[in-house]
Amino acid sequence: MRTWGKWFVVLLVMLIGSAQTNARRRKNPRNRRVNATKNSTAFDVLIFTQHWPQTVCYTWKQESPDHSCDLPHDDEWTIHGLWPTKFHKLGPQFCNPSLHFNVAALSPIQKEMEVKWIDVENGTKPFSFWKHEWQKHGTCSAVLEPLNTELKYFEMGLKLLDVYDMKHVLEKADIHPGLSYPVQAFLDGVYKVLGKKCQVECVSNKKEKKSYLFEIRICFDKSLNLIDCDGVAGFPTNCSPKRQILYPGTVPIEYHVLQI
Ligand SMILES: *[C@@H]1O[C@H](CO)[C@@H](O)[C@H](O)[C@H]1NC(C)=O
Ligand SMILES: *[C@@H]1O[C@H](CO)[C@@H](O)[C@H](O)[C@H]1NC(C)=O
Ligand SMILES: CC(=O)N[C@H]1CO[C@H](CO)[C@@H](O)[C@@H]1O
Repeated sequence: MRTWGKWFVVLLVMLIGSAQTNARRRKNPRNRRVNATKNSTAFDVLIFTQHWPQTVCYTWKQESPDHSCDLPHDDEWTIHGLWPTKFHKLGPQFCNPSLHFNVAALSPIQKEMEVKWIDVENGTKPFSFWKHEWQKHGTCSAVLEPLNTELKYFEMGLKLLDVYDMKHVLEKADIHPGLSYPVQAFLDGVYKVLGKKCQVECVSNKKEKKSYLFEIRICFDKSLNLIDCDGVAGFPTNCSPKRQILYPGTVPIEYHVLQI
């Protein structure tokens, strides 16, 4: 009993000590500068992220059995976003809250966006996906002249998809939906076709030990020239190097085992 009491006191002292350290850390002006750096709107590259709707739908359905998806009719890769990014970091993000999202500004390209920048997650608020991409990323890339309005930002995404659509890039590398490949095959395939290094993202099902191809990210400099993604956080992949990665031809179904 005594020993426990002693440990309790030690623990209490440690907790108080750490709370004081935290309080000090918050007040220290040097740390404020670190905070300011983190909040900086400067960036090194633009990441153009395409995702594979079948896998996006899979992740959405994993969240709830009630979820349904809006899938494009043509089995194409679609746009997730165009993300200004600092090397080895995420962001900057949410740079300029005064640049409000206005869906009317997109009317010249809205029909095209409904296909190529589709919100797979059915049931979310109308336009919430585009609004999110604009607020989080577009307001940061808006310091570049070719991306300095909402319309220009989303038009650029559409233009990049037309040029770099991953369905066709992967086909040229003889990689096809419905089949599985080691992650290196995707990395090498994109490199072979585009001549630059990309980033490949997977999602996995821990229970079934399966991995699915989710996103392919390619990188651009501030003049919108395609460059290697070296230096981007998480480069080159989060996929398991040991597993076969399925590039699903249809939305993967998870079989829930009923426990009786
Ligand atoms: C530090 O970050 C917080 C939010 O995380 C923000 O409220 C605060 O203004 C920032 N300080 C500076 C100096 O940027
Ligand atoms: C989207 O969800 C609505 C209900 O929220 C439903 O009526 C509709 O059929 C769904 N669309 C698809 C393609 O599943
Ligand atoms: C000006 C600016 O970028 N402000 C952002 C700083 O970071 C916080 C989150 O850490 C954002 O909420 C601000 O919008």
